[in-house]
Amino acid sequence: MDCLFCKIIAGEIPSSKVYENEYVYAFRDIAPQAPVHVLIVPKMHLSSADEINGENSVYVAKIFEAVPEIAKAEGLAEGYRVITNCGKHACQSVSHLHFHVLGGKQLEGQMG
Ligand code: DGP
Repeated sequence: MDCLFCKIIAGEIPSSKVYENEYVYAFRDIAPQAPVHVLIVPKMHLSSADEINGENSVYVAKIFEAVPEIAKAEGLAEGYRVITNCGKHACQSVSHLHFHVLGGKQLEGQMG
């Protein structure tokens, strides 16, 4: 499969790894939008959040278990944002499910 993030997980394309376990790989975004900008991806190829279901949601659970560990290691005690872009209207640019962890400064915008 010609998937950029599958190649990063496999080590075929270099990345700056920050975390890894059996289910999850996390690395620094190539175009950071904040002082800390980490991408967390499942090792199973899922194209987007739209493919999450009861058979594969353990990967999503493992990603969110990794979030506070990564946040702590990155010094994000003041807070951080976790987002995923799904599909064209959300401007998803890489078709492998990924969660952005952004922090290290006061982020703009209010949600809700
Ligand atoms: P999204 O727009 O939500 O699909 O986010 C994709 C992110 O992936 C974007 O912030 C830039 C990042 N990215 C794209 N190509 C590479 C790459 O080759 N290496 C790394 N580390 N990040 C990449």
